Formats: sequence, C-alpha cells, structure tokens
Amino acid sequence: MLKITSAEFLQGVADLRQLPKNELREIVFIGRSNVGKSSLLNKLCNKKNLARSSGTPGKTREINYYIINNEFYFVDLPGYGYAKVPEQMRAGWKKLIEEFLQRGEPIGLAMQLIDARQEPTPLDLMMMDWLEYYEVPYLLVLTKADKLPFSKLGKTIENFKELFHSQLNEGCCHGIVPFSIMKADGRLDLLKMVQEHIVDRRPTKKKAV
Ligand SMILES: Nc1nc2c(ncn2[C@@H]2O[C@H](COP(=O)(O)OP(=O)(O)O)[C@@H](O)[C@H]2O)c(=O)[nH]1
Ligand SMILES: [Mg+2]
Repeated sequence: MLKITSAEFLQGVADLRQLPKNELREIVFIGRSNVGKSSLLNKLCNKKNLARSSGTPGKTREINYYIINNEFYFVDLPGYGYAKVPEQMRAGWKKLIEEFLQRGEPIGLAMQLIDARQEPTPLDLMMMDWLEYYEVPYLLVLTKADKLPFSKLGKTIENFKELFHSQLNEGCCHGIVPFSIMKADGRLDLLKMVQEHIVDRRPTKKKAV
C-alpha cells in the first residue's frame, strides 16, 4: 500500500509556462468550489493544513502543485462554479484548464469530485466530457458521503452509473468512489488507485549496462 511520507506545497501556476520543470506523474483534483477538494488532499496526506482552503470561494485561480514523496505531484485545479466570478475570469479559467488537460501524458489520474448529495452541475458534466475527450483516466469521487444515509448512497451511485451509460462514453472512468473525511475506508481505496496510476504510466527507466 502506498504510504505518503512527505507532502509539500511546491508552487502555484497561473500560466502553463510556469509548470514545474521536473516532469513527474500528476494526480489531479477537480471540482467546484466547496466540494471538499482541500479536505480530500489534506486527508490523503494526513496533513491538516497542506491545501489551504481559500476564505473566499472561487478566489484561488491558480493550479497548485504539491510534491508527494519526492516522487509524484498532487495537482489542485482551481475550483469552479462560483457565481460571482466575472465572465472574463471564467474564460481565462476555461482556457487554462483545457490547455492543462491537453498535455495528456503527465497526468496519471484525475479525481473528479462531486458532492454525494447533489446532482452534477453543467460544469461538472463539461469537465467529465473534457476528461473523456482528452482521454484522461479519472475517478468520480462522491464527497461528504457521511451526510447521506447508507441506503441513499447506494441509490446515488446507481444514478451516476446511469448517467455514464446515457450521457458519457465512460471509457475513461475508472470507478465511482464514495469519500468522507470522517472515515478511513475511502482514503485507502483512493490511495490504492493513486499507486496504480503513478506506477502504470511512469516512463521506463534506463537500464544500467
Ligand atoms: N461532513 C463533511 N464535511 C466536509 C467533508 N469534506 C469537506 N467538508 C466541508 O466542506 C467545506 C468545504 O471544504 P473544502 O475542502 O474547503 O472545499 P474546496 O473548496 O473544494 O477545497 C468545509 O467546511 C469542509 O469542512 C466531508 O467529507 N464531510
Ligand atoms: Mg480548496
């Protein structure tokens, strides 16, 4: 099982020219503001304040890079869906995210977060369309699962499966995982997926002769 022994904030990126020079595999976190992205990152790393939750939702416009075990990156994309963001900023966000996803190969896995209690928003669906289009393997993570009774959680997962059948081509979706910061089990499921996707797509090292 993957053990996270070190996790540090590396840098914020507002423009793809500022991407870290060291090309390591990336695990990318995507979701609307307030969905629980910072909480998930902190929980996976067992660090209380690694990902800074921004006071004003929608204010973080940068892609935040964290370096994990000196081996791969956790990448926190700016949250979306905050109503008060001006149109011009929204266009900038779209361009940044689309260019980011187009890079393809460095991205080992994306985690698309959706609140377990809510229907996916049009922006959530657009994000999943992009992930499919750019062939990024991704997981659908249903956050705040503790706020739903167990029976309803099962129904929610069924509804998402339906959605994949009817609207998305589901080729790149590697699973639907309920998650709660209150419980340990979702964390282990996600770490297992992280481990698989940093190993599988890692470039082969040169053999010593
Ligand atoms: N009950 C519950 N609350 C959560 C969970 N995850 C996040 N939250 C709360 O939701 C709010 C937004 O979380 P945050 O991680 O800052 O969201 P972000 O904007 O997506 O980074 C905070 O008040 C968190 O404490 C969860 O699994 N269960
Ligand atoms: Mg956050």
